[in-house]
Amino acid sequence: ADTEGLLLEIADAVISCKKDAVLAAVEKAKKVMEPAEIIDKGLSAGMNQVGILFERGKLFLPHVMMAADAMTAGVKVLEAELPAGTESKKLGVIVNGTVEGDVHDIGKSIVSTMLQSSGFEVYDLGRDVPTRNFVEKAKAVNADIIGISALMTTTLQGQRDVIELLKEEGLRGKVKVMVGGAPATQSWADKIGADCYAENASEAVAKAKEML
Ligand code: HCB
Repeated sequence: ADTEGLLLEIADAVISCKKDAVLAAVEKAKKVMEPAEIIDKGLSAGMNQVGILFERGKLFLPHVMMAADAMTAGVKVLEAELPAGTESKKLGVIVNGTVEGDVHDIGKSIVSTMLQSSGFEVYDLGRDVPTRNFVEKAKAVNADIIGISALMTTTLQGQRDVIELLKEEGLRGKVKVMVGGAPATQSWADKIGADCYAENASEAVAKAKEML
């Protein structure tokens, strides 16, 4: 099958909120592609398009929620295909979450799943996570890395707050920080002193491995 065509079919099904069509196309795609590629280049690509249309006022919040639902159904199917991270090949410990005041968790959850299936021990704190919880959890599980997601310009500051609290607690030298989410960029990461910025889940896995 034509992989480009299948990825487009998946993205289109997400944009039009057709869960059944998403599932059917994912079934076809998983025979010829890696789950990570289908998530990044099919499902996420569709959701990004939904974001652009929403920003332009071409579609409204209920549509975004339905598209997110269709996308999540596709991700669930693919998660089952990802290799289960095993204790024996534990690469490192990561605490991952979405900053306080921010309920966007689709991308953050994909990142957690991909990290886990790549062999990391992942503690996903969920969404709307108070700054202190990131730091306390990292301490409790002796984390190597904290991943911080923020999807809004109004909550992006939360990433800097976590870094500042790590410094106050004397942990900054011990724990690496990865930031992600639509408004985050490499230059933002540099500005707040994060160790890396990851644009998508595949990059998050690659950069997390580099930081160990
Ligand atoms: Co939402 N929303 N939203 N939203 N939403 C955004 C983020 C806007 C940009 C849309 C817009 O208006 N232009 C906007 C923020 C504007 C700003 O920056 N100030 C916005 C707004 C305003 C809001 C509300 C305030 C709307 C309202 O109620 N009036 C409200 C938020 C309330 C709150 O948080 N307090 C809201 C609600 C929602 C939902 C519930 C309808 C839904 C979220 C469902 C959920 O997450 N459970 C939603 C969605 C889906 C979006 C958009 C359309 C898509 C986000 C998404 O899931 N993308 C988004 C538009 C956009 O992002 N441009 C829009 C797909 C995933 C796969 O990509 O970028 O999240 P991702 O994650 C990637 C990547 O960033 C990276 O890897 C991931 C996987 O590839 N990454 C990490 C992410 N986290 C990482 C962590 C790491 O450690 C490493 C890498």
